[in-house]
Amino acid sequence: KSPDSHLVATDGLQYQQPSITHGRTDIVSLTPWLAPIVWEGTFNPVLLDSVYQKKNISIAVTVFAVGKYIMFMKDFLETAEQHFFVGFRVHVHVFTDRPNEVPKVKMADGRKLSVHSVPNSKRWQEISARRMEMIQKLIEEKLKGDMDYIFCLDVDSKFHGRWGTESLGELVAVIHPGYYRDHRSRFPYERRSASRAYMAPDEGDFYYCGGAFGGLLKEVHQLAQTCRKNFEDDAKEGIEAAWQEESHLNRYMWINKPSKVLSPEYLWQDFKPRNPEILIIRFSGVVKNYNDIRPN
Ligand code: UD2
Repeated sequence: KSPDSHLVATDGLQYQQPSITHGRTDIVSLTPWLAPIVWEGTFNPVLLDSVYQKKNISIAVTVFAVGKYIMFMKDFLETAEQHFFVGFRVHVHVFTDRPNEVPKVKMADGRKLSVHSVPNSKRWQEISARRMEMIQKLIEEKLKGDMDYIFCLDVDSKFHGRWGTESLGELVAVIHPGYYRDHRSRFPYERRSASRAYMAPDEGDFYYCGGAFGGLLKEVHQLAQTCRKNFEDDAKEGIEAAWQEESHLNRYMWINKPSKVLSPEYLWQDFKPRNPEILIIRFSGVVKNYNDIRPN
C-alpha cells in the first residue's frame, strides 16, 4: 500500500485554518488532471511532517558525480543536511568514478550515504543518460522492500530552502525554471519523429527537469526502465534525443501524468533572476563553466 494513502493527523496539533476562498492568486496550484502543483503558501509543512512522521517513511536519493563533477558534492551534501527532509530517514546514493574523493560530511541520525563506483565516459551525454540504467538497477538490487520514496537529483546544485514531505507523491516531476511561461511549441522537447522521445508541437503539459524527479520506488523504477529502453533503442538507430534522458522523461510524463508537480522553486538556476511568483528558492543549479568540467 502506498504511504501516500490514508493520511492520519496528530490529535491536538495546532495549525492555521485552511480556506477554499483565500490563498495565492498569482499561481496555478492544480494541473488539469487534478495533481497538486506545489508552491510556497499552498501547504502546511508542520501538518504534513506530522502526518509522515507517523508513517516512519524513508527516502532514497541518487546523485551522480562523474569526473570533475565531484567538486559539487560537498555543497550538495552539506546543504541537503540543512534543508532536505530534515528529521526523516534519508539514504543518499552517490555514483562516482572517484570514490576516494567523496567528501566526508557529517550526517544527522537516521541519515546515511553509500558510494557506488561507476565508469567514466568520454561523452557527457552518456554520463547523463546512463543515470536511468543505474537508477533502475539500484532500485532492483538494493532498495526494494527497504525504502519508500526516491528522488534523483543533479549534483551541480545546492539546497537553499526546505524540500520536504510536501514533495511526496507516487510520481513526482519538477517544472523546469527556463520555460514555464512559454508556449508548449517552444519547449525544447525532441522534435524528430524518428525518436521515441518525440513530442508534436501541439503536445505537452509542462517542460519538466531531468535534474530532479522522484516518487514511489515502483513508479520511478518504471520510469527509469522505460526511459533507458527508449534511449537505447534510439541509439541503435543512431538517434540521440535533444536533451538525452530529459527528453525521454518529458515524453514519459506526457503519457504517465505525474501525481504531484513541483513548481520551479524546486529547481531554479542561479544565473536566472528570481521571478515575482518565486517566493522561495529551495534547490538551484549552480553556475558552471561547461568547458571546464565536462569531458568534451
Ligand atoms: C540538464 C538537466 C540534466 C540533464 C541534462 C541533459 C536540469 C537542471 N538539468 O542539465 O538533468 O537532463 O540537461 O542531459 O534539469 N554528470 C556528471 N559528470 C559529467 C556530466 C554530467 O556527473 O561529466 C551528471 C551530474 O550529476 C550532473 C548531471 O549528470 O548534475 C547532468 O549533467 P549536466 O548538469 O552537465 O547537464 P545540464 O546542466 O545541461
